[in-house]
Amino acid sequence: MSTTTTPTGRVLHATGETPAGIPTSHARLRAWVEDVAHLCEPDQIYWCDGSDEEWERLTDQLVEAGTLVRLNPAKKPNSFWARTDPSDVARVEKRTFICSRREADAGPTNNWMNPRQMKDTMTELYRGSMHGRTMYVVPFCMGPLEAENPLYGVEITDSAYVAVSMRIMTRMGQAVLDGLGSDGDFVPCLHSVGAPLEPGEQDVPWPCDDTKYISHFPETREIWSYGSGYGGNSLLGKKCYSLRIASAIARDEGWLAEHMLILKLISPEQHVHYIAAAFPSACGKTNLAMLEPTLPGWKVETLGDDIAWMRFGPDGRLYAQNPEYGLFGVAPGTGWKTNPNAMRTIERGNSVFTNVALTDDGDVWWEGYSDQSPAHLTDWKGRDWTPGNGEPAAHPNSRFCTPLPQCPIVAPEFDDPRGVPVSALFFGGRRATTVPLVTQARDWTHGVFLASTLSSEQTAAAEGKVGVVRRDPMAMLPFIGYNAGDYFDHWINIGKHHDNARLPQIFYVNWFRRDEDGSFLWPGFGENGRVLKWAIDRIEGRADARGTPIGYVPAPGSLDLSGLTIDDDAVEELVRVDEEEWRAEVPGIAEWFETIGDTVPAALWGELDGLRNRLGQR
Ligand code: GTP
Ligand code: SPV
Ligand code: MN
Repeated sequence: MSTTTTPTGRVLHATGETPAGIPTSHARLRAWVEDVAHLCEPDQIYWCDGSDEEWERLTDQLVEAGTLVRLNPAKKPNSFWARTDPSDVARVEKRTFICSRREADAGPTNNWMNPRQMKDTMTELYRGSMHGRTMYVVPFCMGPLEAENPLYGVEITDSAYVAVSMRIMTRMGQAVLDGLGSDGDFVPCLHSVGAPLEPGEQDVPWPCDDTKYISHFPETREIWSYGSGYGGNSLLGKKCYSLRIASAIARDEGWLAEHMLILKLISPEQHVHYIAAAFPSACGKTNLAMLEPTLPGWKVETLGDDIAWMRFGPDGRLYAQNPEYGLFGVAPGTGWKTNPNAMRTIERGNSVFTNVALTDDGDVWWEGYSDQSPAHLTDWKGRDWTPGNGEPAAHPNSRFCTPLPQCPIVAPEFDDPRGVPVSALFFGGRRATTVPLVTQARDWTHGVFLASTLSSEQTAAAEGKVGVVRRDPMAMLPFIGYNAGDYFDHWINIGKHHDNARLPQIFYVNWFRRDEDGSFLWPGFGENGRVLKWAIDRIEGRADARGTPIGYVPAPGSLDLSGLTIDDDAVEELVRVDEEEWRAEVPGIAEWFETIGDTVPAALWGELDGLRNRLGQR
């Protein structure tokens, strides 16, 4: 074991287990790790190898520290319950920054700070921030290790919770260091919970800081995160790398990094179609990705539930790949009736549950887990909970973190470095009114227009008021790593430079339309397979559609409703395009484009004009 000494005289154990010392010859990586250690002054440095033995050791330590509680192995083997600080439960969009050199390159939808200024500010926060803690070096790869050009990252973190979660969510450990060799490229990701321990100071189960920064440097491809331990703020391979940084890389290189699930749809005739779908956070991606279609003979297999990287293949088609290796899913609402495949996945264990409730026999529970709640629980704040006490037992943004390969319906090709060719792209949000169950775009540009105006009621996945309708273009509002208008332009250009006949068809969906009493009109979940079928039937020329000012909606009888109990009025209401409502929507769209400003492509203004004309507003 080799050791180095900081200026303060602290002895740093350079590695846990490898007798040869630091387990890489990568000079730039070694120098960066050393620099961060000098700044953050941890007690020790530990290089993660990703082994089972390491998982055992780190989870044992976390149990010892009170961060994790081991669940009953008869219920959830090799699984753990974590409770965060009650203030650290979701992504913090107000504290998320895109630090490009020019403010205009971050655009009006992102918070911006000059990179130099941000680094100066955060350097002072990081100084000594790891006192009393171990600094974990977590090498990871987004996408298969066998990819032609694997996209690597290395996260330095003072949270063992982050290290074990990264092992679930990414390909992590020694294989990545081997792949990096002595000079491979990687995105440096620095994370500290911002809670140094001074000698004699007692640690808390969930250390974090009131001051939080989630900062991205798209030009130098770096990520600095401080103050939060919550998933989206701390598992830096996920939203920070695979969406914010990757979207900037994708713009430069001509591909797409999107907030999308990827599923494989198999018809009764065994025809296969791949579909990628973008819905805002907590709006149904994981559920659609694991759908059990109610239509007889139809089958879905899962490739990803949150992020899709899409590149053009040699045949001119768009190929999607899930860069992640695990699922970080919303727990509430996940149950045997809504998402049995998620239930089967977590039953296999090897999972970390955060901010759910704990049963008296050492299992997890959350609202929607089962019809009846147990008579007694420990809630997400660690308090006794009994039914009817007026508060949910699990936080609305509580999460399960579980390995994707153990999902019983994972598609065998989920790991294929070539990705899968996409037939359709879906975009959807949570709208109580106005937006029909499904609308097919007339062409690529029109589809980009619909996606760019996507709107949704806010959820608990980020801080902010739940239920307020906001624009969330491509479900990427919090994740576009550059100027939103330039991002729209990139989408338009994808259509210009590729053979339209080979591009995926674009559909706009809304599972969340409500009747006058406020009930959902559409049963959703497994029934959404009917909408997938309609989309495929449209692509293959089998289903009829009705032209409307906003696009094509199902013609009467074209949506397969066989075996479904739903009244005709509800179906009519679901696909109704109310021109009055849409005329009222138009000024909001214009205002939205104006907010983004000059960078909005003319083609999108053209689409808005077309919509106005069709609505008789000219
Ligand atoms: P993130 O992980 O935050 O990106 O969320 P997600 O898009 O994967 O959302 P998820 O599938 O976890 O669903 C979030 C919530 O929406 C859960 O409470 C689900 O029960 C609910 N939901 C999902 N699909 C449907 C649906 O078809 N109809 C209705 N009514 N609710 C749904
Ligand atoms: C989301 O909020 O879209 C998530 C969870 O998928 S997080 O990892 O926190 O971003
Ligand atoms: Mn998400």
